[in-house]
Amino acid sequence: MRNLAPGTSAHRRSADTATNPVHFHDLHPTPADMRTEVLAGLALPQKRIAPKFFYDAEGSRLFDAICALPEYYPTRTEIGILRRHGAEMAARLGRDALLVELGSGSSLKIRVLLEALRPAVYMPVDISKDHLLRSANALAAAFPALHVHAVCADYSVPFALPADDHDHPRAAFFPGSSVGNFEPEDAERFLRRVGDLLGPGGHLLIGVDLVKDPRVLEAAYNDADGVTAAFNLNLLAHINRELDADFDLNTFRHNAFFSAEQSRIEMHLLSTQGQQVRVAGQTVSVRAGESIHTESSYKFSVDDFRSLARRAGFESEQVWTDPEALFSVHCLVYRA
Ligand code: AVI
Repeated sequence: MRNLAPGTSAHRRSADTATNPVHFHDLHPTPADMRTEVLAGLALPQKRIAPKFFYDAEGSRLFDAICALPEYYPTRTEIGILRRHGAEMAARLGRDALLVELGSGSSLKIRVLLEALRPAVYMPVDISKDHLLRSANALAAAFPALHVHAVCADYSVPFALPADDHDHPRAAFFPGSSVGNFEPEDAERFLRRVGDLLGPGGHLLIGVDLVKDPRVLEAAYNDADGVTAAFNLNLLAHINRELDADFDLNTFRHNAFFSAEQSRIEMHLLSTQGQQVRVAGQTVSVRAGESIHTESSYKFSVDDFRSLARRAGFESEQVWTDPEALFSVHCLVYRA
């Protein structure tokens, strides 16, 4: 594997040509066994399908549309926090870091931070190779001095970062409150793995949605234009296509609500009628009114998230919120 030293020939050559080339590290993530996972989830007493299956091309497009909705406050609120406090975040992380972004997607939020953070190396990690390369190239063009090492990997399972001969201080960025889509034990396991990637002293900058008035939360997942409903139902279209299934999208209805007891938004698809569905050669019976649980989105108090991070070996250095206390960005340091 190519090392990350900024003085390698590829980097020197590119100094004349304005933009550094993007180095690509393909860790060949194995695709999820969708058939096994979906059939196992549909056999549970509370049927469930994992939210990772939302994101086919149409699902990714709908998710981007959700982020721009007036009701969906997390994206714009987090960007506001990054804009307002970027300099303080940079002071915490230090200059010349190796900055890893987990699940970088279109790398929109990192653009807000790059000016302030000035990392030596930016390392976006994403499972979708095409998406990763497109956004890494766009970012390298927008920040010609930046050394970009794109890593195609599934960050939800253990993986190793490419070797770093320069021993840059390590930091990771995990925005969007995606940590809230893990079950709490899985979130703890995931954070521990991130800590092990960073090593002791490594920093994690992580966006975390805050618990708040249920009306605000429920509106964010039940937007007036029905984009979130379309996003939820598209999961069935994805399964129809990939697993030769015959879900009739007209017989399922989007349902999202806040469970105060679990401190989470739950998204479900409710069957409006009793029916038998064929999925990957199997028959699945669904009762009228029965639901398929498609996503949990946990909401935290600042202290609850700090406790979760502590259980995973992280110490809290600082936390920033917006004036309405809708969203938080935590700076954590790994103590192992
Ligand atoms: C990606 N994740 C943080 C979003 C959330 O809010 O839990 C996914 C989403 N589901 C519906 N709207 C947005």
